[in-house]
Amino acid sequence: MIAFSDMYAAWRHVFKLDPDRAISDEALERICLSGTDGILVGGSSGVTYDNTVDLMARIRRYEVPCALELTGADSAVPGFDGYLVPMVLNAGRTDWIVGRQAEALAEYGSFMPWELTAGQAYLILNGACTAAKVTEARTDLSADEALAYAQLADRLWRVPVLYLEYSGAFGDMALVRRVRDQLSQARLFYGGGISTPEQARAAAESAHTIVVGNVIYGDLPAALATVAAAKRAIGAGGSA
Ligand code: 1GP
Repeated sequence: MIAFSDMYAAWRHVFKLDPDRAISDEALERICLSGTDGILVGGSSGVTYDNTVDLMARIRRYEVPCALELTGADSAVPGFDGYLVPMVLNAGRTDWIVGRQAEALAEYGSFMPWELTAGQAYLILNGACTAAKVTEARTDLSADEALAYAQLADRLWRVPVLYLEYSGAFGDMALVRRVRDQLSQARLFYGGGISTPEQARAAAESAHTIVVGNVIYGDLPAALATVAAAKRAIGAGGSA
């Protein structure tokens, strides 16, 4: 079995599917056979055990690697190739930094598949997105503050994945590149507002891994076109 860290270290493009949003079998098939490197399952609200297990089972008809963003013990479904545990660096509610994770571990720590699990430090930079609201994130950061958070995750916490989250809005690629260039070991995921091949290419040239979410549900052909664009992008995709 391939180690989970080796798996996501090779990801340049992933689709993020939300268990709380409906997707037809046909659309799901096209996503899973698109040539994307992986599927991330996660959402900011309405994620339950039942809708997560249902979506996983449907994705499992295909060979594409599939990981779960584990945001609560309630939705800890076994059977994924890997688990990413978000810790929100700039959360206003401190339980989203480490509190919820500790609570879940107090209950389920002895069952955790640690070899398949990685910490994922989130920096939420779009104040209008649901994740920002749920975590009460302080998103009005200067570039220097964003870089400091990134350094904290990468060098102090040594978290293997840093995720710049602009969900719903296309972010500041110059800042994304600056963050990537100062990382010592973490892999940089970028997600937010990618809906065209040009955006996919620009993001893939700025981050190690790009995450495409919302456009899947509104314009499937546009979503599918981001795969080839990311793969054609120059530069940033290798291991951190
Ligand atoms: C959401 O970062 C992902 O968590 C992707 O963002 O939905 O805006 O594509 P979009």
